Amino acid sequence: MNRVFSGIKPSGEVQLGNYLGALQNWVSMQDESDAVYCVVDLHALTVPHDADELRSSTLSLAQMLMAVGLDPERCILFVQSHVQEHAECAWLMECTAAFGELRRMTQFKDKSTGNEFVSAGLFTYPALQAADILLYDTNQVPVGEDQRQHIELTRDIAIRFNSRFGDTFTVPEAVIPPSGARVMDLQHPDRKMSKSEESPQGTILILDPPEVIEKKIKRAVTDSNDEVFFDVEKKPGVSNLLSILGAATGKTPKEACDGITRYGDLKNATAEAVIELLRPVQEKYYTLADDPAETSRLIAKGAEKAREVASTTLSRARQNIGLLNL
Ligand code: ATP
Ligand code: LTN
Repeated sequence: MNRVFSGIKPSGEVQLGNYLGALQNWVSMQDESDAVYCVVDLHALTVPHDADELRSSTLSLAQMLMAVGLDPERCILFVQSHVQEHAECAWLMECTAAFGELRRMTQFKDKSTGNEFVSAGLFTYPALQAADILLYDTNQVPVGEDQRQHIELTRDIAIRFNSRFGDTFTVPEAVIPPSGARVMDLQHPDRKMSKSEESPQGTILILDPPEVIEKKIKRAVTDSNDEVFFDVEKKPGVSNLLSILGAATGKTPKEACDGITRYGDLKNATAEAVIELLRPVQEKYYTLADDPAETSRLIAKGAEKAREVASTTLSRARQNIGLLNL
């Protein structure tokens, strides 16, 4: 059966880009594939953070994943640090990846530039990500466009390891949606919407109330002529709204354009589509948030199932790379 794996960091509140670029695909893939999804808390340690906040974000992110439609009966849902094989396998990946390869990663450049403290973990982060993916014999990795480079690197690492030490890892491929793969900040349409950047007006949170969503979309940056067409270069703000509208209604951005001629209509249609898309998710989240003990029970079971797969792959990798087994 086709194995799917993906991860999301507990680095802030889940935003619309996460949902349209990744989580929608996660939900649809859990039925057609053998899916494994992970709250990647070890990845969240790569940047300065507050310990208590990380703990509570990890649990609430697991609840959010269930609220968007992941069902622990139909997929494996777990927290990365609960399966220690990830950290061990990451070392094997660090020793397989080249320094120059890691230095070329644009996410490292973006997240390190201008910061006073840059951890070594931020630099080796893609090796941990490769471990996450390769431990599960993954065929497909549903992610947003920004992760394409990391999946390419994961492929290169798997191919290199296999050719040096014999067939060990499955070589995965990225699955990126036709709309919503790169949702941009509503106030700065030249940069991607993200949960950890400070841009409250430019970021739509999954838990934003309807009136807040409406206000943010109505204030989204467009340009001065009132023409609606999809062209990311010439019309970044308008094209972003068209991508959001398309992703929220199952259309391509160009199809979403149909019948819309003015900015006001585009903003109204987009706000309505996003509000309707998020309404059931918000309702379910608040129900689940009332029962943290049940969430903990479910993710503990998820970790057990994940460990079974990960430990088998890691034993194979340890054997093939030449570590002594007693
Ligand atoms: P951070 O700001 O901490 O880097 P993030 O919001 O970028 O967080 P991640 O946890 O890094 O979110 O990513 C989870 C998934 O969401 C990934 O598959 C990523 O590609 C996708 N994603 C994140 N932001 C966007 C976006 N703006 N548009 C589309 N997909 C996105
Ligand atoms: N690096 C990713 C998060 C991530 C991930 C993964 C995604 C960590 N491990 C494995 C897919 C598969 C990010 O920053 N969005």
